[in-house]
Amino acid sequence: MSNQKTALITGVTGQDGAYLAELLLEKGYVVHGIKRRTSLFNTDRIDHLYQDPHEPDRRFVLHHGDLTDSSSLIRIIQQTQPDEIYNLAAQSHVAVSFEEPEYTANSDALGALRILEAIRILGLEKKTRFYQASTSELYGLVQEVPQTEKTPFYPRSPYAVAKLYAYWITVNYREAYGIYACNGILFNHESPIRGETFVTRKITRALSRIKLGLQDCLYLGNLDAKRDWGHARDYVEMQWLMLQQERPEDFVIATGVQYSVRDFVEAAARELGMSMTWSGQGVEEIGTDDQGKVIVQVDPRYFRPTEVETLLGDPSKAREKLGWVPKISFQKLVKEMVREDLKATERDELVKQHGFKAFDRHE
Ligand code: NDP
Ligand code: GDR
Repeated sequence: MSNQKTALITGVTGQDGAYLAELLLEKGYVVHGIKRRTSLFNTDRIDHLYQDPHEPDRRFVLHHGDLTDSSSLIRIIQQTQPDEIYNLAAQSHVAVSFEEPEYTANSDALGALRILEAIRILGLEKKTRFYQASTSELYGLVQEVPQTEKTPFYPRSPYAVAKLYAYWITVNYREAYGIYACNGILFNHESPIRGETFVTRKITRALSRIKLGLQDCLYLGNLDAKRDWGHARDYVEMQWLMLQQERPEDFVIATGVQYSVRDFVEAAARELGMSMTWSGQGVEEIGTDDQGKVIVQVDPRYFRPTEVETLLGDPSKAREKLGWVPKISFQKLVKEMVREDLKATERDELVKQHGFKAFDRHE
C-alpha cells in the first residue's frame, strides 16, 4: 500500500493556498484544491502548478466547490478521502465584512462547521486531520500584550466574529468527536501574491506606480494601525507542521515584532529610493516626496467602523513545540514585495507606451 498522503485545500486560489499547495507538492503529497466557479479564470496564483486533466497520475487536482454549499464539500471529501484538510477559504477582508456580514458569517463561520460535519458524516474522524485558518483578528481590542494562545478574544468586525465561531467549533469537534483538529492563530502575513486591497500590497503596488509615473497618489486609512507582519511562505510551513504532531493543539504564529502602516509606507518608499516627509495630523496628514509632491493622503473611506489598532504576537509555543522560527524578516518582505510590484509596473508602462490605457484603481 502506498504511503503517499492526500491533502485537500480550500481556498487554494488564495495567497496561502498557493504557497501551501507548492509546499505539499514538494513534499510528495497528492493535492486536491477547491476553487469557486467564477466568470473569469481565477487561478493566476496556481497556474504554475496546473496539470492538464488529461495527464495520467496527476498530483494536483482542482474541484469546483464552495464553503457555502455542503453538498459540494461532502462530495469532494468523499471522492478524495483526504488525510489532511486545510480550511483556508474565507471572505478574508475585514473591511468588506462590514459590507457583507451575512455572507462572511456563512462562509467563514458555517464553512468550517460544514467541513467538520462532512468529516463526521463520512466516518473520517480517525483518518482526516483538520486545520482551521484562525486569525489574530480574534484578539481585536487587545486584552494583553503580546498575545498568546491564552489571551482572551474580543473580536471587532463581522469577519472576526465569524472566525471566532470557526475557532470554537474546531475546538469543540476535537473534544466531542476526537477529530485531530487544530487552529493556527496566524498574525498578518504578506507576500508578492497578497491580494491587492490589503494594506501592504496596496502600498507596494501604488508606490511602484507613483515612482514610474502611472499613478499620482496613494490614499490610505488609519496610518497608526500596528501589525505583526510576517511572510506567507514561512507561515504555510507552520500550517503543515501543526498537522504532523502527535496531539492536536492550537498555536499562535507571529514574528513578535510590530510596525505601523506609516512605517510600512516609509520602508517601501526607501526600497524605491523615494524619500517621504510627513506633515499634518489625523485626516489632514499627508506624505510628500523630495520634490514636495503629495504622494500619500488619508482618506476616511478606508476607516473601519471598529478598528483593531494594535496586534503583536508571542510565538513562543510554536518555537518550543514545533521548533519553528520565521526565516524572512520585515525588511526582506518589503524588499521582495516592492521588487515584484516594480516589475509588474514596468510591464504596465510598456503596455502604456504602446498606446493601451493602464487601468488606475484606488481601492
Ligand atoms: P485570500 O483572500 O488570499 O484567499 C481566500 C481564498 O478563499 C481564495 O481562494 C478565495 O477564492 C477563497 N474563498 C472565498 N470565499 C469562498 C467560498 N465561499 N467558498 C470557497 N472558497 C472561497 O486569503 P489568504 O490566503 O491571505 O488567507 C487564507 C486564510 O487564512 C483565510 O481564511 C484568512 O481569513 C486566514 N488568515 C489570513 C491571514 C493573512 O494575514 N493572510 C492571517 C490570519 C488568517 P477566490 O480566489 O475565488 O476569491
Ligand atoms: P487586516 O489587514 O485587517 O489586519 O486583516 P489589512 O491589510 O486590510 O489592514 C491592516 C491595517 O491597515 C489599516 N489600513 C488599511 N487597510 C486597507 N486594507 N486599506 C487601506 O487603505 C488602509 N489604510 C490603513 C487597516 O485599518 C488595518 O488596521 C488581514 C487579513 O488577511 C485577515 O484575513 C487576517 O485574518 C488578518 O490580516 C490577520
